[in-house]
Amino acid sequence: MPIKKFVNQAVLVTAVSGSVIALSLPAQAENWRGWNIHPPGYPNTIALEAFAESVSERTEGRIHPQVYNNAVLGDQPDAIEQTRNGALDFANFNMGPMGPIVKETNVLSLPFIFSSVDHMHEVMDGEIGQRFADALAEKNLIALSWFDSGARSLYNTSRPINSPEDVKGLKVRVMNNDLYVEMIEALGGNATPMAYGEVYQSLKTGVIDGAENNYPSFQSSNHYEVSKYYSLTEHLIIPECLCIAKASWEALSPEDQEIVREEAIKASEMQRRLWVKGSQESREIVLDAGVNINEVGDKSAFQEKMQPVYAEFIEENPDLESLIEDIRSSH
Ligand code: GTR
Repeated sequence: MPIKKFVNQAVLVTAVSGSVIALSLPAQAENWRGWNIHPPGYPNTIALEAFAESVSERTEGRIHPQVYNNAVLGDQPDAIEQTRNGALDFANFNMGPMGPIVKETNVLSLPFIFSSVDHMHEVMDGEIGQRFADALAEKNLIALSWFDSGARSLYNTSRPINSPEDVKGLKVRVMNNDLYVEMIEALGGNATPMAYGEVYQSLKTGVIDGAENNYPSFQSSNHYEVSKYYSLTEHLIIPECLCIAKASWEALSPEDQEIVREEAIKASEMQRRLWVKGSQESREIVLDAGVNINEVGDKSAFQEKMQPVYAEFIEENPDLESLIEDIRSSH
């Protein structure tokens, strides 16, 4: 449900020698509402909060961003819509649930498309990243910087996964994107698209057997408490954006746009630094809690199973084949 933005009348007055004058606070402050799926203390949350604070400071309160954590403003697909129509002003979105809206971004959801997290950064920070930003802009989302989201791996309640055979019959939660349903089905599992906030309870009650995510999310969501096998399949490396609603962006003066852009880039630099540290810390927390982590030494069997997923994707999106090739050949 879109909630209307409100404008703050921040006029401070004081009496000096019998007259009333306005102090330096702006007459109108734009209160920007920002969507965040993660809890306090998560690398993305810290970076978004730093972004909000710096933007407020540098615009002298003309823009006053506030971050709402834990997806309290709606689940991710809903928040994408709210940001597209300007009911929300900014957000950190994963490119996974973006696929159904911005079809180019589905390329980023193809399993094993990037050979490493460094490869992903190289691509997203360069000319190809700009192509994705252009595609997002066409859908009213201004991507100002790219956040890290590590590599996603499978976890489940019953066994370590070493080969695709181990996935057979498992009910696995995926993010909202048909590509992930195909991915899990190609491995012989049953995919269940589900909102992030519902996964913990569903794992606990056995509605699903497993899910997939990076270390920080596996830990901060507490999924590790109810899912004791984490297998390093690293099948998805999906970037995230710091995105601004087009309407909010266009309402800014060129000077304020420059401030917001600079602070978004600083926030992504901070997030990527925090990400490395946070991933290690999360790994230790889940290990201490008794999670069984296994390396998947030979990922080629998983990669081979993805051939039909690629073939179908290219058949349905022939115009995106060259983008896939550009990414693959860019390292
Ligand atoms: C996290 C990601 C979130 C969300 C979540 C999920 O890693 O940062 O934006 O996509 O995964 O699995 O839904």
